[in-house]
Amino acid sequence: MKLASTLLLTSTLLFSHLISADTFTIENAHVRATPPHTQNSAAFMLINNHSDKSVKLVAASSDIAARVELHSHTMSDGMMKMRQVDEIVILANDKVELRPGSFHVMFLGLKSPLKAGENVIFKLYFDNGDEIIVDAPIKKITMQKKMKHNN
Ligand SMILES: [Cu+2]
Repeated sequence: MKLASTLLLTSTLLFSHLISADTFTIENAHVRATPPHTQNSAAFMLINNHSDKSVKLVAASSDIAARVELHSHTMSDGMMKMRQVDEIVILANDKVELRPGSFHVMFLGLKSPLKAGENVIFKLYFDNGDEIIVDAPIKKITMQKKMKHNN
């Protein structure tokens, strides 16, 4: 039974290694399809932090756009305004949802239009050194626009 116990030990080690390495899981990642003549888009997802430490999403990158930034939305004079943020904090054993009207990964200066049904690959960088490659489908998302009327 020597062989069997060795195999069991090996698989247990492998299993525990996978668990410890899996600090983050990403759920429901998707990227907004672009209407014609739109140079920008955004990615949304749920980021789960399974570790006992608070971590920060500090950057994102992708080949699809000239620049990739972390953004949030804030209400200002009755209008939703986007602004760049340095980091998105995900508390220990908690999660953060990147969604329209809130945090998002912003793609600026797209090299080509994003068509629904295709996929986009981008990378997330965390302050603990972890990097995650996300392969997200492109979906049509209707934007809720709050326009300010002056007349
Ligand atoms: Cu934005």
